[in-house]
Amino acid sequence: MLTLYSYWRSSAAFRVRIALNLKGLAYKQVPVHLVRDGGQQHTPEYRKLNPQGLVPFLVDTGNGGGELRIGQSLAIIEYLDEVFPVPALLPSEPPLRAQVRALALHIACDIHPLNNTRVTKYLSEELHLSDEAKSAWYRHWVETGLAAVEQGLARLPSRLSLGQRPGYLEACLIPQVYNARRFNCDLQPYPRILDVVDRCESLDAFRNAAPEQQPDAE
Ligand SMILES: N[C@@H](CCC(=O)N[C@@H](CS)C(=O)NCC(=O)O)C(=O)O
Repeated sequence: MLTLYSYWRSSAAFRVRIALNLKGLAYKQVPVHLVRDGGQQHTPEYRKLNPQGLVPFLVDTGNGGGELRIGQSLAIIEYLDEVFPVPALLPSEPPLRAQVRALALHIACDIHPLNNTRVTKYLSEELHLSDEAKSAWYRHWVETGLAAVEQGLARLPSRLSLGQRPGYLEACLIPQVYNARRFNCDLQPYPRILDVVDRCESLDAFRNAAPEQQPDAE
């Protein structure tokens, strides 16, 4: 059985929900509220499970009898892709695979961490930045990051990373765009990104993974 510790608005958890849905895998969701009570990710019980105190976190009790515990959305997605290889989420050809991974890492390692809850909380609570300054920070990193992703997409041979199908890259891109919209970033300069969003948003795997569709959505 697959159990995903998740929060409806977490874009990293959103990535994993998309990957699970693209593979048609059933899973149980355990909500971890990142804001309530100062953040349930900080409770001793949750820290015991995931010392990093972040979501997503996956527990797999169905593979080989033991219990496997994995944090980090991309490690989880790659694990799923290795254990449940069909349909694949990464291209099979190493050059394209590397390009796709690079774009996904660009989002997951260079855009998202700068705007994570704990970072923006530090900006306001420790550095006393105003809401306006915090929004400017947020938009700056999203917009400069997405501008480079837009150029990277232009180098791919097809609009979607698996030709006719979305996979690993789109599982990272769509949640990042969801966040960007939530914080009123201007996406008009990125037509390729918007085209990918258009192609994915109508698919059940993405629709059912969307924050508003989750059992803990508020
Ligand atoms: N690199 C991690 C990032 C995970 C992460 O930052 N999760 C956020 C939600 S999107 C979180 O749990 N934040 C809690 C906090 O900042 O206290 C991954 O890809 O899984």
